[in-house]
This record gives sequence, C-alpha cells and structure tokens, in this order.
Amino acid sequence: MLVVRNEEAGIRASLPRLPLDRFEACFAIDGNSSDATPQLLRDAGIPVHAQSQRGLGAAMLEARELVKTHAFIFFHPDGNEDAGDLPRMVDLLGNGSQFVVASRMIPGAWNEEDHQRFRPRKWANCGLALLANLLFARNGNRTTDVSNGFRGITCAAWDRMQLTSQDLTMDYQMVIRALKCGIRISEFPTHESQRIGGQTTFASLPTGIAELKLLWREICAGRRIPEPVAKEQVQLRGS
Ligand SMILES: Nc1nc2c(ncn2[C@@H]2O[C@H](COP(=O)(O)OP(=O)(O)OP(=O)(O)O)[C@@H](O)[C@H]2O)c(=O)[nH]1
Ligand SMILES: [Mg+2]
Repeated sequence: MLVVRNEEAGIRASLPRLPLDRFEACFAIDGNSSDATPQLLRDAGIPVHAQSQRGLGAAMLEARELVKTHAFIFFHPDGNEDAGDLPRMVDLLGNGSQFVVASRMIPGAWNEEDHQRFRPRKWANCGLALLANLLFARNGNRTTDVSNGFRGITCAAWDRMQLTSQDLTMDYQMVIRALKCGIRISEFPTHESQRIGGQTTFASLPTGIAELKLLWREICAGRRIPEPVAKEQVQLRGS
C-alpha cells in the first residue's frame, strides 16, 4: 500500500518504478492531500482511500482494515525508499517472514545523513533501537532501524501486535510490539535517497520527543502483550 500526503513530485518519479505485477493488490491511503496526489494515483489505476482520522498511525490502522491478502507492505513514494527493494520484501514475506524491515543502519545500507559528519536523526534512531532492544528483546530478536516506515508484515503479526499509535510513533510501536510478542524482525540493508520535492511531515525535535513518550508508555504497559481473546470465547463468556 502507498502511504501518502502531498507527495505529487515523489509519485511522478516513483510510480514507473513500482513492480505492480508482483502484487495481488495495490491501493493508497491518503492523508487529505491538497495537491494532485490522489488524482495522479487514480490516473495510474491505483484506488485511493481517504483516511478519516488524522495522523500517520491512524492511516496505517485504517489501511490494515482494507487488506485482504495474507501480508502487506507500506511504501512511501516520496523518493526516500528504493522501489527496487520491493521484490525482495515480497519474497521474504512469501517465504515465511512475519515482519520485514528495510534497515538503513546495518552493513551495506545507506542513510540519508551518511554523507554528513553530524547525523542527529541517525543517532537518535540508533539510540531508540538500543533502548528497545535492552528493554524488550528476547531470544536474539533485534531491531536496528526503528523509524523506517518501509516495511512489510503479515496480517496475523499486525493483529497480534494490537497497535494503537495514531501518529508518527507507529513505526516505533511496531518494532517494540514485535520484540514484546516475540515476532521475528527480518531486516535487510536498504539505500535511502533524498526526498523528491514536497516537505517532510516530521520535524526532528518533536519527533524525538514523541518517540520517547511512546517508549515510556510501552514501558508502563509491561513487557508482554496479552494474547487477543478469540471471538468465540467472548461469545461464550457473554452467553
Ligand atoms: N496517509 C498519510 N500519509 C502521511 C501522513 N503523514 C505523512 N505521510 C506520508 O508518510 C511518509 C513519511 O513521511 P515523511 O514526511 O516523508 O517523513 P520522513 O521520511 O521521516 O521525512 P523525509 O526524510 O523528509 O522524507 C510520506 O510518504 C508522507 O507522504 C498522514 O497523516 N497520512
Ligand atoms: Mg520521507
């Protein structure tokens, strides 16, 4: 699925590179764009759903409800992500991986700050990954890139995580919940490019503060996520 808000320039550049033949379905979840984003997508034959609640996490939660396949991938056509990685992600999910993250932080990867000496976003990301691993990781499960939204997941793993974040912290909540639930995080190195046109939605300082608040909420919520109660059990208890 394509997650978009005012990404006209990025969409023009990215659409021709999408290997749509590798997917059973493709749709976009749009965050109330005021530019030609929805029209460009519709013209390319991609259905566009307008999200009803505000926020990136809300968009992802709403989008999940529209998925009818066993797994799905979040792709953001703003130029940051390499569409050439999509077949690899499809193959990993098809071969049994539950949660696949394209990591910008492991050998062979490239982060948009790697050409500069001062890398605040990268260092913050590494710090948040370290904290998540120290607090929640077990049995060798690890995260190295907590904020790259370029990831794929099975519906079963998504539902097991019982995600709630409505805002930009959703990506961090996903990896924390994967660590808590023991859902294996499969990573491969990716090359992040600079965004094409448009503007970033997430300024660094407010993002960092929101991520720390999310981390605190996840600490308070405990190290385990209770198994969801099956619908039949709920009916039995209620009857
Ligand atoms: N549907 C929806 N998409 C959103 C929303 N906010 C951001 N997006 C999209 O989510 C993706 C990530 O947002 P970006 O602003 O690129 O964040 P970023 O990648 O950390 O920042 P850059 O490095 O500047 O690209 C982009 O494709 C945005 O268009 C939202 O509220 N709803
Ligand atoms: Mg981006």
